Amino acid sequence: MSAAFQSIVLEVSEAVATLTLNRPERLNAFNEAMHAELREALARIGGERSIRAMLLTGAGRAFCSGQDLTDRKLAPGDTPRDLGASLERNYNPFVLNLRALPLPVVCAVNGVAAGAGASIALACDVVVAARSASFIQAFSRLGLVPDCGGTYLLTRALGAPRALGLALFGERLSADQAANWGLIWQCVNDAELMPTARQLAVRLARGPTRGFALTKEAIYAAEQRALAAQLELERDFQRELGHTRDYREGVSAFMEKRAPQFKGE
Ligand code: LHQ
Repeated sequence: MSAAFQSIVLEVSEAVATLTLNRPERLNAFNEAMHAELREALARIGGERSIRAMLLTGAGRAFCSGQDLTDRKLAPGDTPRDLGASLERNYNPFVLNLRALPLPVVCAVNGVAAGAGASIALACDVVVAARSASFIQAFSRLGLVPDCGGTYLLTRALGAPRALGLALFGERLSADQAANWGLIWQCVNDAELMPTARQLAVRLARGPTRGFALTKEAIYAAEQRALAAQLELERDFQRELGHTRDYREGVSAFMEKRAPQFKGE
C-alpha cells in the first residue's frame, strides 16, 4: 500500500498496518491536516482485507501532545472557536472509527501522551508503553474536560476516584503506574517497546481475524449491557464464528496437535 501522507506515515508489512503520527517538532500534535490524513488512512486500513492488525505509534520522543494549541491561540477580541465542532468533525469520528475497525489495534506509546493524545492511545485495543512514557490529562490546565473519550475510558478502566484525580490534577501518570492500575496492557523497557509492540501486532495479524473483531465488539459492548443481553450477543457471535474456516482450522489443529494456520476467514 503506497501512501503519500505528510503528517502521518502508513506502512504495511506482514498484514500489519503501522500508522505513525509524524509531526515530531510539535510532539505529534493533531491539526486539521493530520486529521484529514488519519481519516483517509483508517478508511484504507478498514477497507483492505489483507490487513489483519494495526499498530499506532508516534515519531520522535513523544506519542502525541493532543490538539495543536498553536491553532487555538486567540487574540483579544477574537471570537472563540467552536471546540464542540472540532470534536464532532475530527476527534469523535476518529475514536469511533478506531473502535469499529474489525481488527485488533495495538498502540505503542513511545513517549508522552497528553490531552487528546492520551485518550486516543487509551482507545486502542492493546496499549503497550515505554517505561519512560507518561499519560497526562492536560485538559484541566486549559479549563477543559477530558475529551476523545477520556471521561469514559478513564472511568471504566480505573473507577471515578482515580479518573477524577488524574483529570483534576492533570499530573503525569507514569507508564509503570498506568500498567499497575490496569489502564494499559503492558509497560516495557524503552528499547523493547517497538520490538514488543510489533511482535504483538504480527501475532494478532496471524490470528482468527473475524473472531478477534467480534471479541473486540463483544468486550466493548459488555461495558454497556446487562449479563442476559451479553449472553445473547455471545450466542449470536459464536453462531457466526462457527461457520468460519478459522474455527474449522482451530479444531483440526487441536486434534492434529499442531499450530493452527489462521487465514482470517
Ligand atoms: C506543542 C504542543 C501542542 C502545539 C508540545 N500544540 N505545540 C480537542 C478538541 C478541541 C479543542 C481542544 O482540545 C482538544 C483536546 C486536547 O488535546 S486539549 C490538550 C492539548 N494539549 C496540551 O495541553 C499539551 C501541551 N503540551 C504540553 O503540556 C507539553 O508539551 C508536554 C507535557 C506534552 C511535553 O512537555 P516537554 O517534554 O517539556 O516538551 P515541550 O513542552 O518543550 O514541547 C516541545 C515542543 O512541542 C515545543 O515547541 P518549541 O518550539 O518550544 O520547541 C512545544 O510548544 C511544542 N508542543 N505540545 N499540543
